[in-house]
Amino acid sequence: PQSSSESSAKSKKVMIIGGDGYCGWATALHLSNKGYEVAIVDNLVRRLFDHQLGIDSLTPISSIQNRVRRWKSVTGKSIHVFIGDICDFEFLSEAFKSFEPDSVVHFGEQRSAPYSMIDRSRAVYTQHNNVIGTLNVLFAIKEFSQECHLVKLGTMGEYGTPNIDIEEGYITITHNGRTDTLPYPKQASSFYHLSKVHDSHNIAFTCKAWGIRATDLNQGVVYGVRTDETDMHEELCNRFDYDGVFGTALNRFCVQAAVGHPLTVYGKGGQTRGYLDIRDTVQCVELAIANPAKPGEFRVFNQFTEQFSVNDLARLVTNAGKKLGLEVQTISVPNPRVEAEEHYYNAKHTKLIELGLRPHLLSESLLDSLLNFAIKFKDQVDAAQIMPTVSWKKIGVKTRTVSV
Ligand code: NAD
Ligand code: USQ
Repeated sequence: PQSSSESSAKSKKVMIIGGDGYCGWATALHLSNKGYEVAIVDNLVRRLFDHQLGIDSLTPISSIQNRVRRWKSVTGKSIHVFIGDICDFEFLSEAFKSFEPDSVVHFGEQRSAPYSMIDRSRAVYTQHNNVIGTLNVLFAIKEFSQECHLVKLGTMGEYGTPNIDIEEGYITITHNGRTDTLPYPKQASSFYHLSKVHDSHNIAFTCKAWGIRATDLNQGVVYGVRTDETDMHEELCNRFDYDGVFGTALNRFCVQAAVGHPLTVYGKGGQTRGYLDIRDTVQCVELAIANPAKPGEFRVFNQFTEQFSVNDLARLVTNAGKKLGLEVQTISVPNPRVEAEEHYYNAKHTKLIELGLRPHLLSESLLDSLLNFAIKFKDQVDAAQIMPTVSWKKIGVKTRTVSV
């Protein structure tokens, strides 16, 4: 496997769709820093969701134009920016023709499970945006750059929580005396997670039919905020979501601890998922690009480094908080989701390690720094945004306004 230092892919062109978002921004800077020529494609819709729902990133984030200008002034490196919607094929074609990417990293989707469960229109939006956007990317690769490697962000949630070990994409099954290696069964549990399943099927089919090369990164829940590059200047700071719609478990718990809000464990808290540090997200994407899939290959990596239950996370944050003098309480919130609260979970995640991933495991020092980060920004916290407001069972056709 090729590591970043020996990468012959340096100076190659990487298009980052969704490069203004949480994972995408950190990845764009990381790859630019490593010598890749980077173009960000984003329609800024994530910033619009904030306005519509009356929520905000904990951290102040600059406009994409100022971010990229600041990056240039700090490092001397340029990042191209294409503002537009990948569901608009004319726009996407122009971006492809003008940038001619060697790899496309596709983060550009509506990524919140609760958002997709607000009402019918948000469910339809999520699946349209995600499925059609990815289809357009597949057509653009076929039409304009056959050799281009697609690195697509999927999710561990595609697999659900089966009562057997989760493999990396495929499982070998013997049935009535015959054996085959088949796509691992998918049991997603929100309209968002289902959109990723539909994407995976479309990508797998086009790899077979058109010879496209693709890597599906089934990522677990990401935590953390700082990366080497976003730390270089305050204007490069990443977004950090803590609200009930876009905030994810561990990031939310750190903010809750910082402001003295009880940790919101949904239901019994036995829900177990794979987790990873955002510094490993950027490393994994770099490894996938430096070691591309072969033409026609649909490769699947499970991208996480450790498994935790929600109760585990609450315990870890409580202990880390104690050391900082915070008194952290936990409450059990009636689960707004429909999901197993006590279940078996054992997911493989060796393929990225084999390519050279060196994980940043969740340590006391990281929790410490994340808690201190949350404390630094605690005056920005809108406590009214913390409790969950979206119910999997109550979703209906009536358009809902979700805010206080
Ligand atoms: P994010 O919402 O912060 O970023 C997504 C970006 O994509 C936003 O900047 C948004 O404006 C852009 N976008 C959305 N639809 C678009 C469209 N049609 N055209 C152009 N741009 C569009 O999300 P994130 O947390 O950075 O997640 C990035 C990807 O990683 C998503 O695909 C998500 O499903 C996946 N993922 C995230 C996590 C996590 O914990 N954050 C975990 C696993 C997988
Ligand atoms: N949970 C709580 N309390 C909270 C928040 C969450 O108990 O305050 C529980 C949820 O019920 C769930 C688990 O924690 O069982 C994870 O929830 P989450 O909101 O942290 O993550 P999820 O909805 O699964 O979605 C996030 C990202 C999504 C990505 C996914 C990876 O938003 O884009 O695909 O993590 S995975 O979980 O592996 O599918």
